[in-house]
Parts: sequence; C-alpha cells; structure tokens
Amino acid sequence: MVVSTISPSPVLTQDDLKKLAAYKAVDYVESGMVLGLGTGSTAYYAVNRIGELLKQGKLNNIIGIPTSKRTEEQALSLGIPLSDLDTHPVLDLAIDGADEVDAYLNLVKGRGGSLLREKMVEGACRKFVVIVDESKMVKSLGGSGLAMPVEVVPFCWNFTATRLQNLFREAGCVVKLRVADGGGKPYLTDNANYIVDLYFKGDIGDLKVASDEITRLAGVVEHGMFIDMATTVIIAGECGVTVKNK
Ligand code: ABF
Repeated sequence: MVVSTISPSPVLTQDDLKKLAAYKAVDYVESGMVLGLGTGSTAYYAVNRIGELLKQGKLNNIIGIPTSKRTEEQALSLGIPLSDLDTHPVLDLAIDGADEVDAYLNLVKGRGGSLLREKMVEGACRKFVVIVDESKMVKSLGGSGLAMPVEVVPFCWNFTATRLQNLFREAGCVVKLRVADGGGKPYLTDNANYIVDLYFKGDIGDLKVASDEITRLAGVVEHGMFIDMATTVIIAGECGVTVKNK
C-alpha cells in the first residue's frame, strides 16, 4: 500500500474537509472519461466540481453514471451528460463517499440511504476513489456501534431482519428497520426497497464470510460492506490530505 501526505491545513470545518477530499479526487478526472458519480454530502462537492470544470471548458466529453436519483438530479442541474450501466458497462473512474473505512480500504456505505446502485456502479469501475474526512477511519468495520445497512425487499422484511439477527447472534447484533424522516413509515430506497440497520456489540468476524452469509439470505437485496472495491481512499484531516492506494 502506498501512502502519501500533502501539506498541512489550518483549522477547518468538517464540510471544508469533505470539500478538500472531493476536489483532490476530481484531479483524477480526465476529459473523455465515463464517471461514476457518488451520493452523499462529500460526493456532492465532487459532482459540483466536475460540473464547474465542464462549464469552464477545463473538462470535455464526460459521461456520468449517477449512483442515486439525488445525484442524477444534481448532475442534470449542472449540465453533466448522463448515461447508464446498460450503455456503459465499464467505467473509467468513480468517486464516492463512505461511512467507514478500515486500514485495508474496506468500506461501510449506505447510511445515507443509497448502496445498491453504488455497489453496481462502483463494481464496474477501473478505479474507485473514496473521499472521506478523517472521522470515517475505523479500526474494524461495524465496530463503532453504528449502523451496517442492508437493503431488503419489503415482503416479510421482519422475517429477513430476524434471520439477519440470528446470523450474527454471537456478535450481539440488533437489527432495526430504518424509518423515513418525520414519520413512522419505512424509509424507501431508490429501488423501492427497505433498509434494515445492523448494530453490532462484538466483532463481525471475517468480513468476506459475513458478506457471503448476508448475501445468501433470500430477502436481502444488497448490503453496505464494500470489500476490496476501493482502489484509492482520500482522507482529509486537520493535518492535510492523505492518499492511500491499494
Ligand atoms: C453515500 O454517501 C453512502 O453510501 C454513504 O452512506 C454516504 C456517505 O455520506 P457522507 O459523505 O454524507 O458522509 O455514498
């Protein structure tokens, strides 16, 4: 793993750090690329920056593949030409945020609600650059006691949630249905599915084994562990921007 660190910075807000990481990632973008456009408050800055460079004529012939309806709307408002995976099954580069990043560049994603489209798009990229502020760096995925999202079909979601909880009984797993803002209704993903959040007290164990076990459960659509997918992680912190490559 190659690690490089760039210049220290003065006191910055978390939003400044997100922007710093996002702008650094956009340095990887070249004219003519097919780009995966991420979702979330960090990726938002990257998409804005790409739109800005297109407008200034500093980038040309970019095609964006959005990872959510939110990002699709943002990209359209910026005049970024869009396409999809059916037309462009191989992408040059994707830039996206994450909720957790471990030392091996494995990720937790989906706390912001999108994960299935992200995994499809980012799994089809030659290079996947993750942008985070330093608060997202963790020792072990799920170990912070925060949510590990799993997208499930609405049909008998409680049955699926119970099976997930049983799968990780030894890790003290508790599963909760995600609820939409301001109401008792389930949160609906862009694919009209539900999300159940897994909270672990103990260690998840081998991530690949856990990932396979979750994926094998009927009723599960996709989960938020992105293992061995990121090729680069850009981390913005008080001491500057660090780039970690696989
Ligand atoms: C999305 O952005 C999600 O997968 C993840 O939940 C989130 C990170 O968002 P933010 O940058 O707002 O922290 O890609």
